[in-house]
Amino acid sequence: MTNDVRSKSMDPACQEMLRACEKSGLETAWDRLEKQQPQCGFGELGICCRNCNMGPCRIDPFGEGASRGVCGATADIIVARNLLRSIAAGAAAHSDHGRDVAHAFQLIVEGKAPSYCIKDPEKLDRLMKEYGLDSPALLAAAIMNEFGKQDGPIQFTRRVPPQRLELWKKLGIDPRGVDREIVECMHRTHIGVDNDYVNLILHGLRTSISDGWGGSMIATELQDVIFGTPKPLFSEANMGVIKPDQVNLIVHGHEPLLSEMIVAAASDPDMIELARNEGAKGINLAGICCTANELLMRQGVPMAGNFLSQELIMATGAVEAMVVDVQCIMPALGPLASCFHTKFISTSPKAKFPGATHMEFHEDTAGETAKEIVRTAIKNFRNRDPSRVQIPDIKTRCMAGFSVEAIVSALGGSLDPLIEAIKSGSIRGIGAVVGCNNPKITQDFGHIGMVRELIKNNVLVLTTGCNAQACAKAGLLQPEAAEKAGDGLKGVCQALGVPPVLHMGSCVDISRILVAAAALANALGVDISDLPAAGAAPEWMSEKAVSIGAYVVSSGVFTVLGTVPPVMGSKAVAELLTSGAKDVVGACFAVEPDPVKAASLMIEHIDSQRRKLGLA
Ligand code: SF4
Ligand code: MSK
Repeated sequence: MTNDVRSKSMDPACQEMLRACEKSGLETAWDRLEKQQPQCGFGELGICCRNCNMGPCRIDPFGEGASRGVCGATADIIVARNLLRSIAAGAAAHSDHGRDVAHAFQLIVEGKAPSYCIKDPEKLDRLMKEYGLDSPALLAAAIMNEFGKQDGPIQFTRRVPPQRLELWKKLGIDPRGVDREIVECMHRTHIGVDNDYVNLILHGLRTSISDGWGGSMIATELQDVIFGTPKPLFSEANMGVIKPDQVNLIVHGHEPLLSEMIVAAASDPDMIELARNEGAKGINLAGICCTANELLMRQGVPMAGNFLSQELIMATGAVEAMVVDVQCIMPALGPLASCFHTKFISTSPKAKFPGATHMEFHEDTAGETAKEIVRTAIKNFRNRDPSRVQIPDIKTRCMAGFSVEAIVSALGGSLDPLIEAIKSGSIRGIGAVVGCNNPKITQDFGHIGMVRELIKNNVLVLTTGCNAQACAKAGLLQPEAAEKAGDGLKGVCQALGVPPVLHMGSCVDISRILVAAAALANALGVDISDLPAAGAAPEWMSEKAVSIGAYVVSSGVFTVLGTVPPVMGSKAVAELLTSGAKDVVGACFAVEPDPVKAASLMIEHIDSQRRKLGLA
């Protein structure tokens, strides 16, 4: 890796801050990646195992040394077991988020979480109808019960087209509760249990479905009920949203339960008055990672940056407090905060960090905790050293808030106009581009290269997670970006006044994309795998992304990965994922680090699905 900041990030604000960090000797993820070189080849190929204490074992990829672990496990078994454990961890992260929201919902309906209310009663009614229940309390109990369901299906899987459901049943992957499936992942991967790589991977698919159509979808649906279903709105993205003359409070992580309370507390007139008394012009709230997506989608709170921006945002020296909950929060933030006046505040009982002040969040006292956090940030304003402040003057306008409900409403009340545009070829197909940053790829390069190529070729892009933030920073989430789209897509976007890339929310909100795909397939009377649609995670890094990839493919969507998953040590597993899966679930993975070539693979797939549907 070179020291040239352009090879590290294509975001000019990040480039500016990378130069600043280099100048002041502050270490970032890119430096640490460099210090990790060469990374472990066994790990990269997925052929090391430490599932028991006869190991650790590793397989010689060149066929000259050990071909089996002490227990006799082959590369196929080890790679499949490792993959299953990653899916379990990713599904657990998403679904525990879903559980927290479900728990909050239960407390709200019981009147035990006074800081919250129900902002979308219509959606609540729809969910009660879907579950066949007539009271919010019964719905809350039924949803809590979904997580640990020992037998029988989980409700939202019944949203898929009948063909898909039949296929899942035939394959034995129509899942039970996500907790049940995750426990079984851990059981199967224990020494001497499941040693058939196909059987292991099939259970991985089942577990991932219990995340995508279970835990994650519960998170999205109940967050909409509690905080409101997103509607189109405008905001801004990138580090220029940090304000030099205000108290800057940055929220980072994933769950909106606390951050929504912080939004409320930061707009409290008493708090604003307090900030003025401390010499600030006001309180400025901005987000990182999926907390940013959640708050942008519903409240229009600006986004300071995506995953790889987190250290650089703190390094502006203008952050009074960075408040975190769970997932994608680098432990490096603690030591970095100590180089500035920044208060690094952890809030989840599940996630403590070295160097952080812990201000624990509980639903029943959420409002007070949020106020205490905002007060802490305000009081810290006087400790800011103006001589160390450097805020890149870079930000971009963006449009977000495209829930499925908002898309249907923008289309005039039904999906028919979208179906017609797909049939006529104005929209060639749909690309779902999601996922993280990974310093192995120039930050945002994979995202932006792919999305630009897709829209140029009339593929409407649906986005979530850190891809959405990359697109926002690059100006692709504004209606004017239609100019960068092919003529067909441009016409549709201009007629509707929407961008060619629709921001659908956070990582758990990939469930919105699943719902949209199921609704489209149902409207056309086909399976999801028949749709002219493809998915991609150009810069993925987290285990959540592994679970996402697995449930998207299990749902029938061809998916391209931009960073290589640790499965290449088993030819059999790699072949199953990249080709054999097509005969099983009607979709498979491809791995292509070049974003333009990856977009071409997606477009080829879209075109072949169009031909099969008899579309020009
Ligand atoms: Fe080695 Fe088998 Fe134990 Fe894994 S489970 S560490 S391969 S002996
Ligand atoms: S935040 S999981 S880095 S998308 Fe959801 Fe971004 Fe990936 Fe975290």
